[in-house]
Amino acid sequence: MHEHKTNSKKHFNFEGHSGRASANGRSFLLPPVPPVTQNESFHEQPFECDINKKCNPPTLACLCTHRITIPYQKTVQLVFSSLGGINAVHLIHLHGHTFHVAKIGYPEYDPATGFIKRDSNGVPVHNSDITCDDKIMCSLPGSECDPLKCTKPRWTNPTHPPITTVHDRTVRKDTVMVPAGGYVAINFKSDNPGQWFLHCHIEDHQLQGMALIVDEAPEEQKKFMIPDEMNKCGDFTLTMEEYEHLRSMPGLYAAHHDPYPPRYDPYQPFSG
Ligand SMILES: [Cu+2]
Repeated sequence: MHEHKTNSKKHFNFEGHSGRASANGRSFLLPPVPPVTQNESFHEQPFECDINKKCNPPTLACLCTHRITIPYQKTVQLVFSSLGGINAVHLIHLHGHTFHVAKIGYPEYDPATGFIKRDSNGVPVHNSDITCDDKIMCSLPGSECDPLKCTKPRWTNPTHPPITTVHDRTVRKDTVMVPAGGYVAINFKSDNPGQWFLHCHIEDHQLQGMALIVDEAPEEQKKFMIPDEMNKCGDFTLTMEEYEHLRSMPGLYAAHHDPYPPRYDPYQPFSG
C-alpha cells in the first residue's frame, strides 16, 4: 500500500436542491454542438461556465455548460462530495474511464438513530475532511448567500489532505455512490483523450444539471481526424424537392397513410 501521487486534483460537490441539481452550484446546460466534432464552434457558444462566477446564491450565469480540462497522461484525482443543506446520495458516473476508488469518507452518524448526526441548530454534521468555502464566505455580515450550500469544496487541510490509496485490491468502477454528507476520491490515468460526460445517474438530477464535461487532453484531441463529409450541427438542410423525395420513399412509415403490412406478427408462426 502506498500513498498515490496525483498530478491533477479537483473537487466537485453535488447538490440536489429541488429543480436545481448542480455540481459546484452550476446546473449543466447541454451545448448546442458536440464538443468532440465541433470543438471550434463549441468555444464560440456563449453558455460555457465561467468558473470564477459565484454561484451562491445562484444566478443565470450558473445555468451553463460546465466543462473542466485535465492534462494528458497524468494521475488525476477527482473528489466528489455530497455536502450541503440537503443530504442525498448521488451515483456519480464517469464516461471514458474506469477509476480507482481511492477513499470514501462518511458523515458522522448518530449511533442511536442511525441517521446523520445533527448539531444543536439541526444542521447535519458532514464529514470534516472537506470544507466548503461558502460557509465562511456566506457567514460574513451582509452576505446574502446560503452558508449551508456548498459550491466551493476543498480539503479542510490542503497541506495534509486525507491519505488516498491505490493498491492491487483497490476497487475499480465507472460509477460510484457518494454517501450523503460524505465524499469519494477517485483516481485514474488520463490516457483517453476526449470529452467525457461526468454526471449523477439519478436521471432527474442529471436532467436538472448535475453534470459536467471532462475535457481530457485537448491538445491530443486536435489530432482526431473528423471526416470532412460528417454532418455537423447547423449544416443539415434539404430543398423542398429533396424533402418530398425522401417523404415518398417506401419504409418511411409516417409518410404513408395506407396501413402497412406488419413486418412481424407475433401471432403467426414464423415462416422463415
Ligand atoms: Cu444525484
